[in-house]
Amino acid sequence: MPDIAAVKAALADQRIETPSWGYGNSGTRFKVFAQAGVPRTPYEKLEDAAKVHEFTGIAPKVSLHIPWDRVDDYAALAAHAKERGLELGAINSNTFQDDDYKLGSVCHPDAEVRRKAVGHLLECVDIMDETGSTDLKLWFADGTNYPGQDDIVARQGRLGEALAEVYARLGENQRILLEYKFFEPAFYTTDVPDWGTAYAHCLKLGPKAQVVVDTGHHAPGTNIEFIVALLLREGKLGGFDFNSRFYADDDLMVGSADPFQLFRIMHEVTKNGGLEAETNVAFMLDQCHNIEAKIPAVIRSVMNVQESTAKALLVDMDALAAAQRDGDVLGANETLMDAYNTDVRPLLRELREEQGLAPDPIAAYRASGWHERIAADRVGGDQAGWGA
Ligand code: PSV
Ligand code: MN
Repeated sequence: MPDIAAVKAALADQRIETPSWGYGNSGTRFKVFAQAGVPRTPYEKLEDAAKVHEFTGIAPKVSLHIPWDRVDDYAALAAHAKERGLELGAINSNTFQDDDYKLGSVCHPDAEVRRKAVGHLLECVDIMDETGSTDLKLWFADGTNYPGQDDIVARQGRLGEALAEVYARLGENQRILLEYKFFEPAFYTTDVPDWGTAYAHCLKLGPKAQVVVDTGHHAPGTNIEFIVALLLREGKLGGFDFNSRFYADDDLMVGSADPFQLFRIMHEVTKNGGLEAETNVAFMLDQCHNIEAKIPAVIRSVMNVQESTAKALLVDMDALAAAQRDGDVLGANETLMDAYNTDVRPLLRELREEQGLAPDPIAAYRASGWHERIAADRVGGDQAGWGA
């Protein structure tokens, strides 16, 4: 049986990075519903993120998105984070919201547009130098809508060239996290549609390039935990963008649509060394809270990852290995399901109390009065939102 003290120690060491854009307004292409108290600046986003960390104790890092989080002084933003017990995490590039990128960014047929896109990626590395961020997360909206629109292989060549230029600019402790997504906004081909394409590019680039698995970026039915296991085995799993989906890239709270899938993913992570510091897997959220209150939704998401991790750590690995060795199909499955079906909430409440935290982070947040305060104070100005 797993040693409970070791399980608690692993849970206490876990770190989950929250996304700056999760605190801003968001919606669908039909409507963005504004909420009271939403941050107006990246500084205010960090204040909200600090609340998530205060009540969970495991969310000290915040991913930024450029240009949505552009500021005049990144060192000042990093200092603002530090004063609140936070660190700035991954820098997310954006080569998808400019008119020039209609036919793509780094894969665009026109060299001038490609240069502009690479310029933005290099600017993101400059920002990392100032914020102390180590991860450059690249997601490209590049692709085509119609057969014959562009040359698939030529586009791969352009992508490879751009990535190589950015890779050469990375500092010693910096890395590229290359994200894939099977469709959207392109509907026919996407230039980085799957883990295999991302892996092939990362392999060519070298050790400072790894793949990021956004859980919403797969076709329905894809076995995501297999991808996770394989990338870990190859030393190429750089991190996760966690979220949930029912249909496409829904960006719902992680663990809400399919908690069993999240458990299966975390089982592969814990089993294959993914929680160990030297493996350096970034556990990031990439979510939008369109209709639910944002800060408690981020807290809920952090707790969902934590609960899945706890269940994964509770798998009796000796019993599992024995059942697998003996070809005991039902026994092996039962061992896994026993862990999944364990109610880990009492264990986590106990752990939080041992750490001097409130046992129920959401109740503690609600009782803190933070929501009422920001709703009253953050009046006027432009609320942050997707694209701002
Ligand atoms: C793209 O859908 C994506 O998952 C990338 O991570 C972007 O940076 C993020 O969403 C922005 O919303
Ligand atoms: Mn993502």
